[in-house]
Amino acid sequence: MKKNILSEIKKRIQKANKILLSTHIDPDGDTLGSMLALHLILKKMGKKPTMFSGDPVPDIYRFLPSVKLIKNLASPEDFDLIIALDAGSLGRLDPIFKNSGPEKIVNIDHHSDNTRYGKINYIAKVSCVGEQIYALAKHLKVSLDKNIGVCLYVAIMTDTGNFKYDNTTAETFAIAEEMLKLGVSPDKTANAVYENRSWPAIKLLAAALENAQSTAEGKIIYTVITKEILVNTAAHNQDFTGLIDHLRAIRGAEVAILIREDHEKNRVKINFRSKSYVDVQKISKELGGGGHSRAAGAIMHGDLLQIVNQVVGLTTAAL
Ligand SMILES: [Mn+2]
Repeated sequence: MKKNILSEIKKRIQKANKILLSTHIDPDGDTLGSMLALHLILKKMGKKPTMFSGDPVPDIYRFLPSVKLIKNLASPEDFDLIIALDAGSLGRLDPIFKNSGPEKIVNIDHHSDNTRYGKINYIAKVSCVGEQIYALAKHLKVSLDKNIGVCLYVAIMTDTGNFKYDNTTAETFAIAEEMLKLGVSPDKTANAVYENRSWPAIKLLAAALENAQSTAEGKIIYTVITKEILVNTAAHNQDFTGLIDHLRAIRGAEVAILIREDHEKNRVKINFRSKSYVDVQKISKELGGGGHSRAAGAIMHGDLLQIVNQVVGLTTAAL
C-alpha cells in the first residue's frame, strides 16, 4: 500500500518540470523541516523545486539549511506539481491554493482527519511528516546527508515534543539514530529551537501563566491571551510556540487550552493539548477545526467571552 503510493509519487516527481513545495499556514518545525528536506532530496535528483510559505518562518527555525530560499510569493498555476506538507485540509494551506484543483496536488500528511484534497494522498499514522519524507527518500534511493538530516531531525523533535508524545515509536528513534550518524547534533539542534526564546515570548508566557484558570477539578487548564496582552508584551505569532505545553504540564491537567485573540484578523484562535485520554481532535471538529487526538485547534469568530464559555463547556462535556 505505502509502496504503491511512494511509487506513484516518484512517477509524478520524475515527470514534473516545475515543482512547488508548500508548508501549511503558521509553519511549524515539521512542515518546515519536511519541506526543506524534500527540497534537498529533489535537488539530488536533478530537480529544481521552489519552496513556499505564505507566513514568515519563525526565527527559531532560521538556522535550518536552505531556509533563505523559501519564498513568500508564488503562483500555483506556474507549476505542474504541488507537494503540500503537513496540511490536513486545503484550508490549512495558504489562500493562494484555494483554486488549485486536486489534479496537480500531492498531499503528504499525518493528520488522521486529512480531507484527501490531492490527486495523490500519502497519509500515514506516524509522528511527523518528516518520517514520511524519510520513507520517500529511501524509496527514491537518494542518499541522505547531514543537511537533510538536521531538517528531518527538527521535524521529528518538534512534532514528538522531544521524543515524549505518544506518537513516538521505535521507528521514530531508528530514524533519529540515523540522523545522528549523519552528524546531526541533538544538543545543538535542541538549543537552536528551544533555548533561543525572545523576551516577548517569555513575557507572553508569564502573562499566560498568570492568567491561567483551572476548572473541572483541575482537569482543564485554560488561559486567554487578549489583544491587550499582545500589545503589552510585544509578542508575535511565533512567540506562542511551546507555550501551551506549560499548561498541560500542570499536575492533574488532562486538557490544556490556549485561547488567543487575533485582533488583526478579527478572529480567535483556539489550541488544545491533551495528556492521555481526551480526543481534542473531536472537540476541535465541533468548532470547525481539526488536528490530532492529543493536539488540535480551531479558528472562531465572535465575542471573546462567549467563545471562552463555549470552548470550556464543550471540553468539560468531553471529559
Ligand atoms: Mn506535523
